[in-house]
Amino acid sequence: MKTKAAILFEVGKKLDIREVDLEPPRMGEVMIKMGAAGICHSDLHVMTGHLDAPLPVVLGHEGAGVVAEVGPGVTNVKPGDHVIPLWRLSCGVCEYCSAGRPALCAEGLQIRKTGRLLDGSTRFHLGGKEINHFAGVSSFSEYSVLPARSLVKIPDDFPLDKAALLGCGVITGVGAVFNAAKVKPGSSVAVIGTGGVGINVVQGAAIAGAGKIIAVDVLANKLEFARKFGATHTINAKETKPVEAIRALTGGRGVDYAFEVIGQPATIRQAYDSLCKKGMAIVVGVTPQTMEVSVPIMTLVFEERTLTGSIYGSARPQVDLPMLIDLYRAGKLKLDELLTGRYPFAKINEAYEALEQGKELRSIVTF
Ligand code: PAD
Ligand code: ZN
Repeated sequence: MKTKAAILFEVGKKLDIREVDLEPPRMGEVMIKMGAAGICHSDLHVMTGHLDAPLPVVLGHEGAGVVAEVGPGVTNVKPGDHVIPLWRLSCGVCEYCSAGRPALCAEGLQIRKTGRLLDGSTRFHLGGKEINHFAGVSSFSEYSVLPARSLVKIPDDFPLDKAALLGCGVITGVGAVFNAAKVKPGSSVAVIGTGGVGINVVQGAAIAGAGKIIAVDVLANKLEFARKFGATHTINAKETKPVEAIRALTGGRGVDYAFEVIGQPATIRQAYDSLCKKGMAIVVGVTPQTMEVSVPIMTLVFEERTLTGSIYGSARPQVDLPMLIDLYRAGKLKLDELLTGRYPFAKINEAYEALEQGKELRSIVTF
């Protein structure tokens, strides 16, 4: 069948919406009709060359849709089911999956690096040539084919535009707080970078009962949003040095947890430097492969600080996504306020320009 898909042909170029051929799902695969797809900075990293992906590729890794067709052997979903696709496939049986850390499964990394589905081929074709999948999701397409194991079923009455946000930005941000840091009630938290993912770290910290939540960004509108999502203090890093300001706000002590949600060595170092003794810095931002950061070793030893990272909210999506839906329904998780922009699929490049200019908190394209 034919489907319209947004393809990145070359780094530094805009997305090209083309009509491509989509093969039906093979063994263990599912075709979904996309309802909405989220505009995340990670796709922008691929467009600018900060993140490697085999090209040409149908981008998009945040989305929600309805199952259109299932391939042989699929038992976990059926046509008509509403689903969120996961951008980290997991096998379910390896050491990491068994330990409840599916984002560390090698299968997910394989699909992400090769741009191919599990049998090594693609379902997207243009003029007879293979077009790669992105992270096994490719949500910037009216229809996509992906492994059945990459899907989490959600209630049919849950709106697909809100569901799309859960698939990356929300689970990554809230999950980093709940699963990676395990933020304790009453503790102090700094969040450096409060865009679409960082704002979910802010609201995750608020839900976890943090006493002090210090939001740091370079844009005034992002800091205003951060207040609405639970930040108790805001710092504009363009006007004030963040580390000094965070220390001043904590009586010189530093924070228990500092999250970096941008992807730059300088801001990762700021997160580390903002910690109290025994504090934990959690890197969520994605940097180019070769980038490094250095920290003073003696603070690791004498102050027992931790520097760690969190991928995909260190989550168990089959457990965490239904939990996030419950939190939204209980009025504790803000999704309506998070969704600041809606663009028709045809205007996807405008949605990315708005993200680059910092105009939106989180936006979606609809099909
Ligand atoms: P975004 O562009 O919406 O947010 C980035 C924010 O950082 C913006 O509000 C900027 O204004 C702010 N910022 C930029 N420079 C500075 C600075 N020097 N000091 C303070 N603030 C600054 O992007 P996003 O929220 O979609 O993504 C953020 C990062 O998280 C990005 O690197 C993305 O690739 C990564 C990500 N990681 C995972 C994961 O699993 N670890 C998942 C999804 C996204
Ligand atoms: Zn993302």
